[in-house]
Amino acid sequence: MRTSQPQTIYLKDYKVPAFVVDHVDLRFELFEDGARVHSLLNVRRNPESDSTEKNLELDGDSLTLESIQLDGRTLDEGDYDNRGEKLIVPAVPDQFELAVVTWLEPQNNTRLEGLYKSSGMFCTQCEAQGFRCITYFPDRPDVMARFRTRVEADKAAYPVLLSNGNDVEKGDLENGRHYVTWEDPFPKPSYLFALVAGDLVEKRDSFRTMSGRDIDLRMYIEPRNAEKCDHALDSLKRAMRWDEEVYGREYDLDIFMIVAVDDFNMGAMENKGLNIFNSSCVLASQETATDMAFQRIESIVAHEYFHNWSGNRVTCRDWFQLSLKEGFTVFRDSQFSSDMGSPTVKRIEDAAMLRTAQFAEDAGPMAHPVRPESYMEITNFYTLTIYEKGCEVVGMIRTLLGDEMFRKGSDLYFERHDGQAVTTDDFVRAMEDASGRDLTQFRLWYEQAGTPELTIRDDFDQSSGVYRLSISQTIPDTPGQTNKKPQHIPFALGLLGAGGEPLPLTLTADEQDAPKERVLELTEAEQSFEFHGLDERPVPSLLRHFSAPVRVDYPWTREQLTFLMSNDVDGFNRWDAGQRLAIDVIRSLIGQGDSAPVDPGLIAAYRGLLADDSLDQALVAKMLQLPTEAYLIELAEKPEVQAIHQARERVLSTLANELRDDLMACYHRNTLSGVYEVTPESVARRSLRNTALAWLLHVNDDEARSLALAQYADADNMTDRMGALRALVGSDFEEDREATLDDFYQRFQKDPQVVEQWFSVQAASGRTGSLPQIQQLMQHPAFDWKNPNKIRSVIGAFAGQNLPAFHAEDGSGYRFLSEQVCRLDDSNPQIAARLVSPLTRWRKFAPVHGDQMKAALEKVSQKSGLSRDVYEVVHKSLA
Ligand code: 0A1
Ligand code: ZN
Repeated sequence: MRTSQPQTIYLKDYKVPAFVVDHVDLRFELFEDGARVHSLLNVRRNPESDSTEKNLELDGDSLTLESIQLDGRTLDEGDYDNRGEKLIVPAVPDQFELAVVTWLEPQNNTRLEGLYKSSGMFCTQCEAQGFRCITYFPDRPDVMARFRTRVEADKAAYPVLLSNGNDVEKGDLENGRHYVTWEDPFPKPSYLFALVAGDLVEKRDSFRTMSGRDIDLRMYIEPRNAEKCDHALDSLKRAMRWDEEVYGREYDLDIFMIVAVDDFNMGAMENKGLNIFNSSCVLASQETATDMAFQRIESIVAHEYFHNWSGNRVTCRDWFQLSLKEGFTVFRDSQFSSDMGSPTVKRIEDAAMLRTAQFAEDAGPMAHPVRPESYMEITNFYTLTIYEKGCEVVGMIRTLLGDEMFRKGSDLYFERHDGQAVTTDDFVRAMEDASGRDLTQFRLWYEQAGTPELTIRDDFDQSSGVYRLSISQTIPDTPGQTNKKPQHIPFALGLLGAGGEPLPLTLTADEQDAPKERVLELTEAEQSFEFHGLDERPVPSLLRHFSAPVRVDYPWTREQLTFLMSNDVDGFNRWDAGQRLAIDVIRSLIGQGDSAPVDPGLIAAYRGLLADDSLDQALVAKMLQLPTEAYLIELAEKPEVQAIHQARERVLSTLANELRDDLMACYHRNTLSGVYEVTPESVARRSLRNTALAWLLHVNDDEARSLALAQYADADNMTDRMGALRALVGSDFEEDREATLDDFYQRFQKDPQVVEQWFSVQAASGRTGSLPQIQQLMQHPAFDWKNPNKIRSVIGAFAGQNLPAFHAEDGSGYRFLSEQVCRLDDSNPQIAARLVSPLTRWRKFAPVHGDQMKAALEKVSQKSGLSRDVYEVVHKSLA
């Protein structure tokens, strides 16, 4: 618990460590009432440091120190300084052994950092600074050591004992206890340490690497989950093969292990050779996981695996460099998912998420650059900016360099820095050195926060046949940053002729056979481009594939958008045009009442989508999704949430009524028979069918009601069962809704991952997620304050998705959230700090809302003993 005001850590204060640790020998004695950790460190003065520091400084958090010895000599309390979060051993020699014994209470660790218990098993989470909750250590990523770990526990209760690397020794001990010793030959930072002990089932598989080595793949789960491993193991093998083929990266250890735990703060963790996953991000069966969950699992398994090179072999020098591993690894997992499924759909999903959530972060009080300059609590910086914007930044480098040079750059990066802890600048330099391109200005993407805004205007001169695009860029101020410099933006575009044909982009009058798509490079505050040889004014297709994470302001007409929706050769921009059209229509209806007419052009466009089965159905499934309320709110200046909700509902109801027969036909056309498979084609068909169902139930169609009830009862997979349930939850058929929700719970109550879905479908819906209903869900026996997934699926879904209820005029949603944050702050500050986030945007809203949101934040700020995590978010938001 914090006793003084949290300190800010600055990148500019970085110093190489004065001491390094070559080897760590750990011995864990695990008991029911606690754990004793014996650590033996081989410490040496760092030859790369010019520091004359005489004292050894170790980090420690919530530890009980039992003993400490230096080169075999026991130190008395007067021989060291153990205050706050540091242990200081004065006047140490240039090389020595330090033996430390600590005592912990994993069974009482609700923060889920360091060593803790989840459903009776011991497990760890050490990123970013959890290792210091296990033993005293220079807990920073640039100290890389080889680890040997002996785990001892009761043999009957904890038959499986795991840590990083290879198991080198095992045996029985007295009193029914046993031990296993693990050795990891690769030096690693402490944040990649892991340990697991439990009564777990093992699932085995194997993978032959490109050099012909056989790797043992092992998955460890609780016995009840034995049938939910196949998908993760298959995904892992696909990821291993893909990383060899696309990046030339081979796995290095002989064993690769995956463990599923129910209580986990994040999605998963890339510990060396021993990845630990949140159960909801790894376990799947056709009966219990939706298509989306299958896809999410595939990408997270791949993400953690890819970290073995981008993160573990080459790691971060300090936590300001977090995006070095996260941005690059997200980029790698996106490429992988794109290769495994539909590239256009993947791009749409990534861009939609970025525009909805990362743009919002960039416009809020916690905005920070991809490489931040300061932080109070590093766990608050596992953000969409570090991950997703960081991924976009890597993607732009690839766009600028081209595939081949990018691969040369990544080869050089891995080769040059293998075994090192480096910076984002080292990454960019490797890309420059391999390609010969100068990325000096490009580096601003790492340094400047905020989303660049492009204002684009055009004109056409009929007499000369020249079409001129003028593009200006500005980057809004963000906390601590003003007057930003123009960035280097790759801007992909095409031009379409009146018949929809792609036109050549002729930049000079004498250019022959110009390409039909170009990537323009924007580098100045204002630039213009001329395209020659055109007979008529073209329709521009701007920022194709979302080639840069920027906002675009261009005065599209509805005709142009409708035209692009059906003619653009770039699938992403087809979708984008549809979204922009729908947004324009929804916006024009805000505050217009329930009888205002909906633009027939939009209805016709959607009818066209539904009717044309020659189109890529995966793209159609995406195009049919109306822009979310969250995105509409993000786009609005002073959003009126209820009015936005009503306008969107009005469009939805109109589409459902007007297109009833088309939706019915779509539903029936996409009914699949045969075995369930997660291919882009069948995923698209289930999605189309479930969208049609949801729309029809939205207007309480009686025939659709019967279809939904039948689909729910007969489904052989969770996508269809959940699709039917969700549609019923979105209807006014109250009895069916209640009965189906009850049935669903009865069926799946033993499965925590499904119960989480059951919670969130209710909490996210206006019909089942009113505040009193939320409070009732929190009284449900399956709700558990110690389990982050349950908190996310009820409180998180309410505040993040059930927006009209959360933003109720009377401020009850805000007060509720602030109470939950305060309550959670004592037990799990990381989750509390994430939960508070919806309140931090209070300045965006008109005072009727904003003032109450602010008051709710102030309430949190007054809580006594506020954690550093929540303190940072709340104080930055109120500043
Ligand atoms: N490095 C992991 C995510 C992760 C980050 C922090 C954690 O605890 C504070 C846990 C996991 C990843 O990118 O998958
Ligand atoms: Zn990661």
